[in-house]
Amino acid sequence: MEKSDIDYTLYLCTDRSCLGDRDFYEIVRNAILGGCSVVQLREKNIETREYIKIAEKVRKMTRELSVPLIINDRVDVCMAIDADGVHLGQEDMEVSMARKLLGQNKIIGCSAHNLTEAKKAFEDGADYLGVGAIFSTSTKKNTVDTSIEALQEICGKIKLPVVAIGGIKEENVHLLAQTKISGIAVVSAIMAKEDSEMAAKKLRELVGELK
Ligand code: TZP
Ligand code: MG
Repeated sequence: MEKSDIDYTLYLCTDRSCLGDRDFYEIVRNAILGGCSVVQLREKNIETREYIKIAEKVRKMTRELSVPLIINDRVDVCMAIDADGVHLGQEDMEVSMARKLLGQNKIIGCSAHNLTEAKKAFEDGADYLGVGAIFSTSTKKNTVDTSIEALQEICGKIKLPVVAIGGIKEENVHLLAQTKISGIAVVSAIMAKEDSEMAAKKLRELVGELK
């Protein structure tokens, strides 16, 4: 898949901490079947070998279902399993350095909380931006909040696809209507739902109404 063809409409960030006794891979598969257009494997505090083992399985699934796979934080894991790209936060490897390691064909996403960080990510060669937390969330601790106005400013001034993240759920998607985002990124609104396929389907419809 060409980088420019990527559909950011419904971007799933995974989280294995809210599964209960449910199967992680089933949830992700069903979410894709429901309409998730990008999957980011997001693991924290995990041994490298374990990260790679999980990533390989998700890699196989996303290839079968023709959805791009992005690896959170870890350029080495992205390279090791030939993922489509990596997502880097402000404390992770610099985008420019990741670009040197990954080459032009891999997707590099970068988290930005304001216009300054968004500009820098663009100049450093990022392919898309993750902007938030837009709404309050308990999924990630110590988030830096980003207002809808700041999101709007970034979308207007930076020529990159922007994915809004943080506390986004069915009830508040409509509040993003004026922002020109390319899509929404969610964790709990899909991962914590019993039926991830239905959850994805509904969110996809709602984001579709924004465009
Ligand atoms: N980055 C900013 S907020 C967030 C991340 C990874 C967590 C989003 O999780 P949720 O459950 O969709 O609010
Ligand atoms: Mg990170």
